[in-house]
Amino acid sequence: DGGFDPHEIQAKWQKAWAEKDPFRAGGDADTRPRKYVLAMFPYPSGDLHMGHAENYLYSDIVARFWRHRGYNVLNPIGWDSFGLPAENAAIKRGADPVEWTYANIAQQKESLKDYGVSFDWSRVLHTSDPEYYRWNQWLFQKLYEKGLAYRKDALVNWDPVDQTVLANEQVLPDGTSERSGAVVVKKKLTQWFLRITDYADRLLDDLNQLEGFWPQKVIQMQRNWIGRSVGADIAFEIEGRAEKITVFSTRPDTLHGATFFVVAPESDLAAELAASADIEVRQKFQAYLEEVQRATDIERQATDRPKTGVFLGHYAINPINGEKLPIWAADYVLADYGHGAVMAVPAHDQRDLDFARAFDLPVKVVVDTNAPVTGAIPVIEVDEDGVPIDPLGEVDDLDPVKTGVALTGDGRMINSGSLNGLSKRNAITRMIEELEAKGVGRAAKTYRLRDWLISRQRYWGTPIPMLHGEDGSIVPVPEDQLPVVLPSVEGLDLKPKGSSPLGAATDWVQVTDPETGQTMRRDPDTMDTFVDSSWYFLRFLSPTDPNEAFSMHEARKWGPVDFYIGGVEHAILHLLYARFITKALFDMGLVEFTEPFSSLINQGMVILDGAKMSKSKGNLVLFQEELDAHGADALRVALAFAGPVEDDKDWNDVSTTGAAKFLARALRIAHDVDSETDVVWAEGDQALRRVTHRLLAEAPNLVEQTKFNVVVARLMELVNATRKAIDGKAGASDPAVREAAEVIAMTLDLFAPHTAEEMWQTLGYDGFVGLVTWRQADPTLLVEDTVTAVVQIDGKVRGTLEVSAKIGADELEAAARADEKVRRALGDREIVRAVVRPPKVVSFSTK
Ligand code: ANZ
Repeated sequence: DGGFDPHEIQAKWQKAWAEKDPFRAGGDADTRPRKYVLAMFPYPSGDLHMGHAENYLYSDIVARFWRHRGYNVLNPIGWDSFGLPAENAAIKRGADPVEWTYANIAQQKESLKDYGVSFDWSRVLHTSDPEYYRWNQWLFQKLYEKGLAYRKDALVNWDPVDQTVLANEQVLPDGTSERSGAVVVKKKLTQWFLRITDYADRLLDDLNQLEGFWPQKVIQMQRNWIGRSVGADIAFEIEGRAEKITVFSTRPDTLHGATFFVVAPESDLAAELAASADIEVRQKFQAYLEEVQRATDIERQATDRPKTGVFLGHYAINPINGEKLPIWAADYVLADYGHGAVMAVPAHDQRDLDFARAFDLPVKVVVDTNAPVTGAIPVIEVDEDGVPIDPLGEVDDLDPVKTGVALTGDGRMINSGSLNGLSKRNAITRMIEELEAKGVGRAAKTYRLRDWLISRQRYWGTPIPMLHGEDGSIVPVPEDQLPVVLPSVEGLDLKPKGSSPLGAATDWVQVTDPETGQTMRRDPDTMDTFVDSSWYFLRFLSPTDPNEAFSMHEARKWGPVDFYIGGVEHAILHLLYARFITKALFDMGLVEFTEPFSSLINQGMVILDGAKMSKSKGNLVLFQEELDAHGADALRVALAFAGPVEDDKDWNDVSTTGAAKFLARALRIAHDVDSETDVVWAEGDQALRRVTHRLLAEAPNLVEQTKFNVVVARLMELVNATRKAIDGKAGASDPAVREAAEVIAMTLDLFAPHTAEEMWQTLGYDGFVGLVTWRQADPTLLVEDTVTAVVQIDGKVRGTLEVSAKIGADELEAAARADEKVRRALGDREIVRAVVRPPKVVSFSTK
């Protein structure tokens, strides 16, 4: 192949980039518009894998593209270098986590340089550097000042293998730890929390702004995770007890149908009620509590789980009708949701019904779900006991005790005094008014989201910058004493034992307050590493600044991140935390935007024979090995070509040898071109020019839609057409051949930057092709027919688009969603349905 040695070319251009630093982001004097492109930073456990290869390839394609489009691009890299794997590896091998971590970082850095990624290498950061984590400590203290960091005694998730607490977000749906895989148990501990729940409404509502720019799946996962429920808080008096108990209900309309009352067994309330009951109740309750504590939340809420519970010997009084409701403890009620207590309405709630049937408790229907809810309010006839004389005559359907099915649908209220005849919605409103008038209830919202537990009982993390006095007082470490630097591991036993190893670092942990002379102890816990990554994109803006976490001036210039890419495993954890911290910083006046990432892409996985690659399965394809075998460019092109960014790609479909051949063909074209740099292109072969200009016209849209594989396909077409022209009538000296070769080099830069630079130089140029401005397509050469497509929102035409007559449905829908006018017309309405008829119509329905 004409002596084509990818490694030689690679070394040559990497050296040139290192010397001339062409990818450093421009400073204040740079007047170009700006783009901030970011791939989620790696964790330095071992070597980079194929997931990294994809991630940093895709972000590099976008970064290189925007540079060609005349932008000042920021494309930084750093390491998320605190965390358990370093510590566990250290324990296993008896090594120092510092050494393990920084050796891995050095290795990964080499791999990324070898991969030809156009990072701004002047901005590298590591979250385990004191220069970085001192700003975690600053952030923590800022949050503490604002009341957003607090300590509380709580039932927390405990990982019995890693011997540390976990945030709710780190517990998988099956109740296991996302790190160790161990079944997570509950433990009562005093821990630091960040008050993310203060932001629940904004975190939820602002997701609307991200519609169309973030994957729908991620938006939905965040919505579910925050889980806002709207209803009422209702206070119940308890017989023989001074304080009332409040419950949260989404169905206050059914209050007349409440027949019993349930509290979570592990709540203080249950213990209190049991304590004042007779001995038999107390013993039964104690036994039940022990049984409950062995089950996970998931098991407890499963609808098919047999209902269990114990009567607590007390009664609650229904505030609307004075009825006495027996109080039970049952594990289908969770201690940390709502108020940990519910009014049970078995006729209209399935779990309550199952419980009522299991324990033979009364069931009272208060909604006639057979009655129509639209139209005039029907007169519902009831007999002398208030039982409806069913309008449809199917009384059995209305008997949940017989059918075992709760009546959850809408209908007309019955057996409910002043509410009778109302539909569900109106009845909810009316009941809330009545409760408010009586002073026993009010409209309320409840969230699934819990505060973010950030204390970790492990060594390798940011020390929590707080001091504890002997008298129980807690004060922040004075700012001029930050950072609180981690003590060296020497002499420390890192083995997980349930309390932080730092507690044993006597010299470190004990300090004397210079003012009072009081002995104080440092907080021995370290922060969840998701604190580190919740704001790192801001540190990249002024990574070496010793005086500030980040520069507000730079944040104004660069923020928010324009293009963010990473794995879908961060759909909730990292992305939710980063959104929260951004909003908190906004409220402190430190940033001027409320969402950190304007657009987000989740790349698919690289799999092998349809299965996820993993070390334990022994089916790993190693990044560095592939890099060594085929060179960076062949690997990059093969990955980019293997399929759409979001799709999983089977390694069997990733053809590095095919890519290598393609690159050799491209480079050979540059060698064959037989004309000077100043030829007049217009005089060349028109057929070839049409292929060239179609690429120039289409590639920008395709890149913006992250259809990188299609761009590679177009590039292959152009290489073939150019080869044909060289070998055919046009010949190597035709001006259109040079034009095509130059466009190939410029476009190839996105995917195979070393080969592209080599082509560019071979074609007679001095500068870097990576900095060449994208050429305008000549419209007279774009023969393709275009049509005008209309975009409707809820039946009204809100925009038109000029599109190719051959446009596909996905492309058309994406173009419609991205259209400025359409977006403005949408405002923050949510698209719930899109009907797309290419090439002419897109019709959106909104909520
Ligand atoms: C009475 C009622 C009647 C309810 C009815 C529902 C239907 P979501 O939608 O998930 O927010 N609930 C409240 N706190 C609870 C807890 N700590 N553990 C288990 N269940 C709890 O669910 C809200 C409903 O779940 C509330 O509305 C309450 O039952 C129950 F026909 O109140 B409902």
